[in-house]
Order: sequence, then structure tokens, then C-alpha cells
Amino acid sequence: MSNLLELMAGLIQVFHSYSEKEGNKYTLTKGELKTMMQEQLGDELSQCNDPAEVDKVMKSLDLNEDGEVDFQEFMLVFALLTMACHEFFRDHKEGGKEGCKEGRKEGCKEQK
Ligand SMILES: [Ca+2]
Ligand SMILES: [Ca+2]
Repeated sequence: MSNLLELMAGLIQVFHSYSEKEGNKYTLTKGELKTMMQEQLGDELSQCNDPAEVDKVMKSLDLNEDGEVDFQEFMLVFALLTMACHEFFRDHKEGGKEGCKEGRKEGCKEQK
């Protein structure tokens, strides 16, 4: 399998390993979301000792406001987070010697 395929399979697997714990097998309840945040992000990053924080995350994930997070909602937010991370690494790299700066003309233009 390619890296990308493995990554996609991994995402699906992670989502389902939490979503099937209670209620609907294919959606995350607030409790399942909290467990996922704790186990995947760690207490510090997820700040989920604060119940208001979990509520906030739940609200921002639950786009259709049905009280649960389905895989589509999860993926949308994951994509946004990944893009935010990408921006961070790109900005970070441009400051340093390595990375895009030197090879900018040849290698680092957006490849489509
Ligand atoms: Ca569930
Ligand atoms: Ca929803």
C-alpha cells in the first residue's frame, strides 16, 4: 500500500475504534470524542479536563448539529487542522537554511 492509502485506512480505523464504543457505531458521541481527544492528543493539547472545552470542540465539529460527530464532519475538521499544521511547518521551514528556500525555483513551486 502507498503511504497515502495507509494514512487513509489509519484515519478510518482510528475513527471507528472510538465511534463504535457507544450508541451509533458510525458517529462519535461527546463521550467518545472526549476519549479520542485524550488518547490521541494527550491531556495538555486537548485540554479536555475542562468540560467546557469538550463542549466547544463538539460544537465546532458537529456541523449539522445533531449532537454527534460523523465521519464526514470528522474528516472536514481533520483536513482543516492538517492545513493549519502545514502552514505552520511551511512558515517554520522558510526561516531556516533547509527546506524550500534554496530550491525554490526548481523544486518547490506548487506541483499540480
Ligand atoms: Ca458512537
Ligand atoms: Ca453531526
